[in-house]
Amino acid sequence: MTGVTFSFGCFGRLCALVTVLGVAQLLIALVYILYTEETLSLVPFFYTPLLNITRLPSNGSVDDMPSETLTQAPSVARETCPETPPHLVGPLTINFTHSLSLEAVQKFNPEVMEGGRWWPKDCVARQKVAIIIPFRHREFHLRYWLHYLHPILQRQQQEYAIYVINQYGETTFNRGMLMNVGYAEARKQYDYDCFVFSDVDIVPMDDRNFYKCYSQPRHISVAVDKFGFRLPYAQIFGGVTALSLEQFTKINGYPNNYWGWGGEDDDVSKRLSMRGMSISRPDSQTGRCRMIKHQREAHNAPNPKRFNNLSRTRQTINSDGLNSLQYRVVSVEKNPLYTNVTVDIGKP
Ligand code: BGN
Repeated sequence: MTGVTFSFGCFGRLCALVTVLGVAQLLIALVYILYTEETLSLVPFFYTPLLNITRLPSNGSVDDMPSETLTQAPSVARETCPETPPHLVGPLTINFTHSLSLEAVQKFNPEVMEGGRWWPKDCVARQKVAIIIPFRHREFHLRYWLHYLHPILQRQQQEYAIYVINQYGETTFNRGMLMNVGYAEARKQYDYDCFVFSDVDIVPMDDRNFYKCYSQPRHISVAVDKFGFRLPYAQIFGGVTALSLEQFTKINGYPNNYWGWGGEDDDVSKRLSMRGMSISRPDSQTGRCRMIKHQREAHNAPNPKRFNNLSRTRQTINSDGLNSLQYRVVSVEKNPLYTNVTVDIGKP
């Protein structure tokens, strides 16, 4: 009797132990299933990411400094912005006579986020636009540019950020290379699909002249006051232009070998036609722009080599551009109205 009781008691304890172990194993398996990364995507209820950060592949040919990525503009439960934005006003009075402080411009643009970023709050913008401004010693122009452009871009319902690409040091200016740096640095931060390249001294006189990309590369500054509100020549592609990611990469970006004034924009124009693209433009009324008058500064004299360079675009398009770009980022500052990228691009 005792023996039977003993063997039953022993069997019972064994059963209890097996049950406990089984339950523990089940619990471990459950915890494992719930916290495995692959499984998390199957249970969105448990896992709602607060920030959707995109990390873009960095371009191996350029400075690979780790860079902060920007958060995506929220797109939940909002419709795409209309083709024609509702708050445009048309022709604008633009002048450069009043004095302006950066603080005043900032005060009038309270919605602009650090780094000069903005997106429409009541709809999802159709494109993500990086605006790239090659720069050196033109603070006075930049203030006017920011003062006029931020409100225009907002009425156009663009999702945008402003990148001022400041050439470090006092060697010869290289507009084309600064454009390529702007493109590369902007791409490190966000998945832009459109790049507007703008001189700091040109302001549009009509907000229906959209700072966005089209099915063909866009020339935006088509009727500048300095040229009597006319195109000086048919193939001109200077001043303000917009190229989609695809259009810009197809031409290997700007040439890097134009040091000093002139020709790099004509090279881009040639690259576009070599790659089978044509230039799209607004009409000459909508496309009116004002240029801030100024003296040409030191270290940006007309480049005597530009004619020779231009005769060789067919050879250089594949070897000189985004794929040969080399530079050193000196600093990236997120200012209230723009991102200031100072860059050492070397010398001729
Ligand atoms: C052109 C310049 C452009 C400039 C426009 C407008 C050259 C190359 C020599 C044929 N091109 O003459 O770079 O944007 O004037 O100023 O100089």
